[in-house]
Amino acid sequence: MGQQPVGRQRRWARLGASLGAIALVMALGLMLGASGAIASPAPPETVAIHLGSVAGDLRFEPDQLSFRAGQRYRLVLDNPSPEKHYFTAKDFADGLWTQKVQAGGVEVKGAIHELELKPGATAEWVFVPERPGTYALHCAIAGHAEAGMVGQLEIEAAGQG
Ligand SMILES: [Cu+2]
Repeated sequence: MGQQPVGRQRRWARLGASLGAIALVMALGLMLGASGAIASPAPPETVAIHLGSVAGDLRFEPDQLSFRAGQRYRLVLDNPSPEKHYFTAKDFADGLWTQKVQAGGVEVKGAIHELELKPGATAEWVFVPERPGTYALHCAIAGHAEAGMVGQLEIEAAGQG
């Protein structure tokens, strides 16, 4: 009999924690809704691309990437080479919705057209492709695209493949 109030208190504490979690989820939902996001409960699909190589090759590895419209992606870019490179794909970037770009402890929101990666740099670009098509990728450093630092980015229509 004397233990009943304690049990009741614990139940209330649990309920409070649950309500807090629900409030947090609702706040996140509102934030995403307000920014025009496609609410996707699934975690983003991770894709990696290297800009240049340790040996100094002027290429993207891989140089062909394929995405599905409507799916959320986390594109992890890194530059293992001794020189600076760019991930330049303006038309591709115009055909998607960027959630964020994260690099060096800084999170950038809003449209992105080009990413510059210094030697050893890493960046994460979280986006949802929207407009199907085949888009050109190149490095904007003088001479790099001419030397082969180009690639192809494909956005497939939702429901394909
Ligand atoms: Cu380059």
